Amino acid sequence: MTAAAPTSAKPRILISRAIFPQVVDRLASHFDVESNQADELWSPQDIARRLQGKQGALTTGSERVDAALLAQCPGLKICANMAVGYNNFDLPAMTAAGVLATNAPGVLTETTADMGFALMMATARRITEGEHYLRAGQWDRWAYDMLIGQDVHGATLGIIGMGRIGQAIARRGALGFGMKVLYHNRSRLPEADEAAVGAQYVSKQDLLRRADHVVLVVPYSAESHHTIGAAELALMKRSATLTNIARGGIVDDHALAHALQTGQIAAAGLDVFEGEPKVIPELLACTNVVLTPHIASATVPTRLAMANLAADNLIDFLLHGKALTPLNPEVLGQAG
Ligand code: 8YV
Repeated sequence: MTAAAPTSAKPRILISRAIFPQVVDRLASHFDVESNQADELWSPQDIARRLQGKQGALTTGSERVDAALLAQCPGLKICANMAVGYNNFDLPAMTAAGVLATNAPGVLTETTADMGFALMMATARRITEGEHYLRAGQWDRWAYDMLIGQDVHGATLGIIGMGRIGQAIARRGALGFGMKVLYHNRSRLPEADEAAVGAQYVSKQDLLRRADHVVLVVPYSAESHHTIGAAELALMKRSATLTNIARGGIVDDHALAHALQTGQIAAAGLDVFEGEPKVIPELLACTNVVLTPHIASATVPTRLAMANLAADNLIDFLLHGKALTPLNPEVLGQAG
């Protein structure tokens, strides 16, 4: 849907992907809105062209905002990401251009942690393999080792990346499933936070050696690229599982496919992929991997809350010069 040409002095914004119609309507009561409710695949050039004369953009994790785009959009003042991750933003370039960046933290924490736990359980208990087996008509009798898997309760959970979502997964593991929780993070949590989730800080190597189930929740950056590659997979137990709900690129997918094929680890649960939405054929060919299409935050209340938080940031900034969840707050001081 493309809104009619502006009829007032309202700020103008672009919504780059289809979102909940009620959030588009809410934004349209404050702004002149051009939105992509047809969810067309817009190239960076299309986005740059549509951003002409716009002060704000509601983006999702799929749209890259970098120096090349910003150079073409001198009037742009804010990009509000409907995602907690913001590796689609070149933050230094946005700050240099005086463009405020906001993300959507907090509102998706519990939902994403649920999905991390669900993937880990599906992986350990071979749930999708079991369903495929049954649907293929292969289930003809009981066998002691048919689709035999690993326990989750009482096992050792290793969490890499202990931000909000990592801590929510730790709570589920420790309090709900009696798991021993190890974690690795750039910085260690305060002791009280460790105690609240019963988590022990260890080195990455120690975690990989000791964990029965490794869950990745680390934000993507140049430093976290291939946090898990061949060397790290080689440290893991052969009975261990690996779950990635963070970002493609945190895991070397080719190395992982090799580890799954050779029995270096037991199984993996993946919601994110290098180069998604493409998935490498080697992973698709593995039966011991549970694959989901980047849906960790995909529940109705959570996606609505994410869209509304992005909308709140646009309204707060373009109408009142402030923002709820700024990533480069130094830009706020320059606004006006
Ligand atoms: C989003 C996510 O669905 O918030 C994030 O960082 O990965 C997901 O919740 C995705 O990025 C689309 O914006």
